[in-house]
Amino acid sequence: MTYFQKTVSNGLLALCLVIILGNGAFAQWVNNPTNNHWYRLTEEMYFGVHDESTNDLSPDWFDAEAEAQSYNPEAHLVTINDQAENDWLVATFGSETSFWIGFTDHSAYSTEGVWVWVSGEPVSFVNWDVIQPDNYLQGEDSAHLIHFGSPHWNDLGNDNTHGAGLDSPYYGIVELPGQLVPNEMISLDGVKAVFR
Ligand SMILES: [Ca+2]
Ligand SMILES: [Ca+2]
Ligand SMILES: [Ca+2]
Repeated sequence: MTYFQKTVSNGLLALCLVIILGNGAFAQWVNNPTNNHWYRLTEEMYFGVHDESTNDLSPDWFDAEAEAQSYNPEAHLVTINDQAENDWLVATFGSETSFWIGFTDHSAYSTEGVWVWVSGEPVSFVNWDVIQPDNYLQGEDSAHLIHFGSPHWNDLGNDNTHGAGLDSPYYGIVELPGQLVPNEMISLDGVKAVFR
């Protein structure tokens, strides 16, 4: 094999690994040793939500929460309780893109401007980016972690009248309280043994 062929071959192998791994690196549960809770990214990407939209994109933040609940009744989009949890999430999932969190002021859960956690936990900590939340334009009722690379939160909505460039779909971060073994691990004795 010539040097050129070998280089191309190695390049294709690396490309295949990237495609195979993709987001899959986080489509498995990761334990946070500080609180013994489990976390993973959603399988799908989702758009934000707001009350005023007449042109909603889907699937949206509600579907992200539904995916979280599908793993376990105790699982929700992440509740970020303190700076340490925020730091751990950024260290674990990175700051290259944004991630939905379980914080909302949508009328289904609360009222405009009053942000609550979908898990029902009290709001003990907020980490908004500067001038956020701003409920921009048609309204923004779902929050995400990582705002233009900053490890802070921003509120974001969902309205395709502004074109696909305004709002983007993101993965959500799912949190499962400690002492519970994620459903999908129960059948994987090997994996369960590793994390027991
Ligand atoms: Ca939490
Ligand atoms: Ca709002
Ligand atoms: Ca905003």
